Amino acid sequence: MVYFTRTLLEKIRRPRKYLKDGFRDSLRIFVSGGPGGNGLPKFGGIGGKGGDVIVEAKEGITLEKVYKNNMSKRYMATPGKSASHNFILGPPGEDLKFEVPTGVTIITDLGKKLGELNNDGDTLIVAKGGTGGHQKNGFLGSRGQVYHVRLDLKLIADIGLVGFPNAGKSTLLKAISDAKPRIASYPFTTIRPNLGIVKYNDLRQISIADLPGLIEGAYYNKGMGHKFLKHVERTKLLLMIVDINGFQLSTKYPHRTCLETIMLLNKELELYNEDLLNKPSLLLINKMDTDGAEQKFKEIKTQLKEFNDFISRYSEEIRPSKCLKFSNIIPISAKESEKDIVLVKQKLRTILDIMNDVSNTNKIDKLYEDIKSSISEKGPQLI
Ligand SMILES: Nc1nc2c(ncn2[C@@H]2O[C@H](COP(=O)(O)OP(=O)(O)OP(=O)(O)O)[C@@H](O)[C@H]2O)c(=O)[nH]1
Ligand SMILES: [Mg+2]
Repeated sequence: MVYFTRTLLEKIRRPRKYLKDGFRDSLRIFVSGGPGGNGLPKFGGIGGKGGDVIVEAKEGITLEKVYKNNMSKRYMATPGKSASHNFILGPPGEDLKFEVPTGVTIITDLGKKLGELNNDGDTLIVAKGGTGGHQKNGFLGSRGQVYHVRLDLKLIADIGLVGFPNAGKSTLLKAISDAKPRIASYPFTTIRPNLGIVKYNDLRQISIADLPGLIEGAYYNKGMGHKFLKHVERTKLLLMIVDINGFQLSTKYPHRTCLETIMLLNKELELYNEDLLNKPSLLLINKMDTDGAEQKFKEIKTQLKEFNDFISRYSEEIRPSKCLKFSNIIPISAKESEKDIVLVKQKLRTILDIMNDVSNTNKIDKLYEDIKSSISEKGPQLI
């Protein structure tokens, strides 16, 4: 009876769609180098070395594809052959090579990092084959390395979008790039990262990653955004987006004002990795088309300039020890204003161009100075 109910239920319980064909950013596999072949003591024969398991980074491949190519998730190189009368030197085992996406870090179950593959064509031996048997090891071939490893993928985008749920991250991504993300008026619409390409008239392209919303306490596993923060580690620029009206997850939680959301996002970034706060960043204050938004923005302008004073009023639990240094603060309406989108698009490019031109430190200082002009009465200014 139990068996029948199980089989019946099994059929009904299909994986949720987003899990079925979704985005994978980590995959656990088993790798085993081939064992070495045995030697032949009588003739001093040496066993062949076992094959290695090698990974190669390839642009355009996804972890989903890696999984589909080998659903058993076992990668075992062939053993070295033992020495024999005919083959005094046993032939070596064959290496097993497979492709993984660029941007993958390989970590063993014990947390040891075996390496990172950041460029197309990079290779790494993840499990070495055992040595063949010879005089020094009593003619017995040794075992190959055996690991359970995790392939951990971090997207490599120029820009990473961070914000509370419902702030308008996906709306911005849709307006600015060729991506077609899901947009809805409830939190956690985005459940996996989306990558978009921003195209310019002169064919310049910039990649931008939209991530699931972060909430207060994300570090302690609330919401779903925290584990996706690894994707902003490699982005060159952080694009923070907040709702001018603030955020409230539900009536059970406190309403957080726009300024508080900026502080809390800073805190979450800091808890994840303090170094993120040193990244160049830009702040967009969204939904400026909503009722009373202009008035609210007027009120917070001065506090934005003296943000450290503002956060000093809060307890240490929610206050970051350091804040992002925004190069610009731009009030926008991602949904309603095309003009704002053009401005953001231009600004992003300017910052990335200046960053590429690292020798030009004056320009970077100028960029940081720009924060004051951006929130002047005249509104945002182009560099
Ligand atoms: N009035 C107004 N509404 C906006 C604006 N930008 C986004 N919205 C609305 O805000 C809601 C949330 O937008 P999304 O783009 O899905 O927000 P998100 O930050 O991606 O949210 P999550 O994916 O849940 O983290 C949608 O109903 C949008 O239409 C804006 O500039 N003005
Ligand atoms: Mg979204």
